[in-house]
Amino acid sequence: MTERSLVLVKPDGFKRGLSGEVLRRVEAKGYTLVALSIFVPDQDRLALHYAEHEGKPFYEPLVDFMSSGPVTAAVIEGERCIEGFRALAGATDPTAALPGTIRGDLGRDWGLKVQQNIVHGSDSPESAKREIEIWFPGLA
Ligand code: DAT
Ligand code: MG
Repeated sequence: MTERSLVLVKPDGFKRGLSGEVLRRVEAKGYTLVALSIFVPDQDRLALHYAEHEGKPFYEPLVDFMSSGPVTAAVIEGERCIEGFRALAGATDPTAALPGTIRGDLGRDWGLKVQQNIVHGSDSPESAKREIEIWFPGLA
């Protein structure tokens, strides 16, 4: 079934000029870009986006980091693109992420900063719906 997912190029990826590379991989995989926007997300939006992580030790550094600069936000579409983009992104820890993945090829540990892992991708149809409503209302 065709589905949509939310993809973010995080501030580290944006700053390093990797937005095009991430979007290139999305398109090369065969997914379609439905919406695209570049802006600095505010803390209110990030609190909604990362609600599941509230209270965890990495929550505040994560929200601070994510609001530290522009992100490239995209809605992508395709058969099983939620699972597919997670596979493209690779494991959360960029050091452990396999070569061939976005995080494995382009990411590394910059010193206790696992949050700097270049991309976000929704992890389930429910998350995708919820997250797309936060970033691109009406497109879920
Ligand atoms: P993912 O982004 O792979 O879905 P997640 O949803 O568990 O991972 O966590 C959201 C982000 O929070 C993740 O991209 C990086 C950061 N993060 C997760 N676990 C962390 C940890 N143990 N220490 C620091 N940052 C962490
Ligand atoms: Mg997640």
